[in-house]
Amino acid sequence: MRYSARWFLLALVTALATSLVSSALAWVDPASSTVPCGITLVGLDSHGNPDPAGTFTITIRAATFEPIAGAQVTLDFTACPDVSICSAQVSTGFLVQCSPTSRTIHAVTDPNGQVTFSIVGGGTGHQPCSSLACMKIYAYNGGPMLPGLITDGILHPVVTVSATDEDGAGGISAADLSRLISDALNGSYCARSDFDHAAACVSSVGAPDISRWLTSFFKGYVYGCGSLSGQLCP
Ligand SMILES: [Ca+2]
Repeated sequence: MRYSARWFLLALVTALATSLVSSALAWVDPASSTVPCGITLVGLDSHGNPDPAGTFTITIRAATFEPIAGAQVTLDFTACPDVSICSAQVSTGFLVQCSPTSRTIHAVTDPNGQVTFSIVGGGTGHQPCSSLACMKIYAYNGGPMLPGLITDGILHPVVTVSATDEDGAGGISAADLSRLISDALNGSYCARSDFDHAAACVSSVGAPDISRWLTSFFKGYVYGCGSLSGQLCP
């Protein structure tokens, strides 16, 4: 019995050590991870709750498809000309870097390899609008830093970003709807006004996007970055 107990203990310790080592060595695999092709920066309701229309989840996995807990995830908005993140966010789990040279949000995956974001932000009023995806995603767990992940079998090296507070001022109001309609009537695709992220985020801006914006507006998610005592990152 004594030997059995020793072997059991040895096997347990070995299994634990193997588990810890394999977890530590699990490198992020873009092809096995999941991200949205487009996201929306949102406002808040009168209670300070962010608009659920902007909630999205990123799942980080290893090449074996095992989710990676504790992976470092960075969303980089630095290359976005038309939108920006708020210097203050609702979630205490986000680390926001806000400067002219770095606009990023950093978070860590949970035991399921996931991190869920609802990001408050707004438009910059930049003209003309950009048709390009601009948010880069970096995920890191000890392996190489790889920009870009894959979702739905389609490579999206970067992600399109829209913002319900189109003009980045005064919360979400008729002035923002006016800008959205202007973008919808624009001859070219304006990523900042793409709220339905349809057709792998390379679609047009039109009635479905206006409908989604109106839903957020009439549900009362009309308070912008200023309501968090923050400002849009420069
Ligand atoms: Ca506004």
